[in-house]
Amino acid sequence: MSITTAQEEPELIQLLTPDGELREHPDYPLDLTAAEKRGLYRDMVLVRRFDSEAVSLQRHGELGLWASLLGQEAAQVGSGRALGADDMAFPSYREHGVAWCRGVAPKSLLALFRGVTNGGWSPDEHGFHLYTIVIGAQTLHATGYAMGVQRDGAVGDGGSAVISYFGDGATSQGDTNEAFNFAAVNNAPVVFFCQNNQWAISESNDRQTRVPLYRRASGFGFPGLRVDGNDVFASLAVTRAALQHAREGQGPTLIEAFTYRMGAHTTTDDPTRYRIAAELEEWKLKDPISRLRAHLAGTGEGDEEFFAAVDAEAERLGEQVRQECRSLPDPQPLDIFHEVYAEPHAHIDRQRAEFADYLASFEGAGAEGGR
Ligand SMILES: Cc1ncc(C[n+]2csc(CCOP(=O)(O)OP(=O)(O)O)c2C)c(N)n1
Ligand SMILES: [Mg+2]
Repeated sequence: MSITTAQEEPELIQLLTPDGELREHPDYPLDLTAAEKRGLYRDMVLVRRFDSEAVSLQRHGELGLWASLLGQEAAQVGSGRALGADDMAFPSYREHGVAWCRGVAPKSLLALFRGVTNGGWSPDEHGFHLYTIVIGAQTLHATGYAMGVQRDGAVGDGGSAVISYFGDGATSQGDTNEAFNFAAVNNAPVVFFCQNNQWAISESNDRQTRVPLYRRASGFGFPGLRVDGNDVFASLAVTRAALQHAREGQGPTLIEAFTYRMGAHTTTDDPTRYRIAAELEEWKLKDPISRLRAHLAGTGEGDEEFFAAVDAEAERLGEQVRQECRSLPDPQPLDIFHEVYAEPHAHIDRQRAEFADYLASFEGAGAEGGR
């Protein structure tokens, strides 16, 4: 007998081919109206436009940093549109498409990257937690939250589920593996949504794992699936199924959305230093937006007039985002004390008064502290 590791080909769940052909999947039926399909197309185009505007704003010095989602629109919009009003999402720092689907205003995300907010984010407002930069930490937050949902008795039909977003690199973090184990043994109603763009900055997939990432789940005792992350229909259908599975009290699922981010890691990164150009060219042919456009055009569910209207709306959104970003107010120095406790607190009041005195010591400073 020899010692070997099973190496079967991973199964990729795909409903929409790169040419825009719809293929039924026996396990993931999806019955969308033409209007719903057009809605997904519109979401992806608008999110891409918002994202490209944010990159430009960073280049113009209006943002400190931006983490682009270019190429990940289908993974994010598909999974984001699968969420129900009572579900809760725990993002990393790149889920602009999910935020869009949850109704988070683009300017709220820009404020984070412009450095003009002291926090004060309300997760309940849109069922969307604050962006998390600490890689993998939100998988634990999501699992703990899901265990809370379970203890509140909110699991069951009509109940709520939790989704946590993270990248391929995050699967190497202890936090993520602890979250997988906690979620499994507690049967927590959480979906782990890994966008595998095949890179963690300059570290390629083969530096993260010896097995396809979705297979990690079986070692923890829950299902793992690999979905074509550039296929908005597959992302939607599989995430819907996994959320329902969680709501019904059947525990966690790992979804690996296999994709490719065509943009840089962030605006401070230059991927030409570590990625070969041919890889990008190959993935451009699998573009999530052009494949849905090809589908809509082929079936007659979208015509030139519709595509032109979405493009025009995207241009207006770009303009709006630019203006909103530039007019975001800078916080005043004393504002930082407002975001510490919900109720007044003697210790904070004292610090605030001390800092106000300090600011007032500058010549010409106003009562609120000059800047
Ligand atoms: C705990 C921790 N370690 C390191 C970093 C620095 N860091 C920022 S992004 C990143 C790569 C993450 O890659 P991945 O999880 O694949 O997400 P992607 O950015 O590709 O979506 C690293 C190592 C961090 N933010 N947090
Ligand atoms: Mg990655």
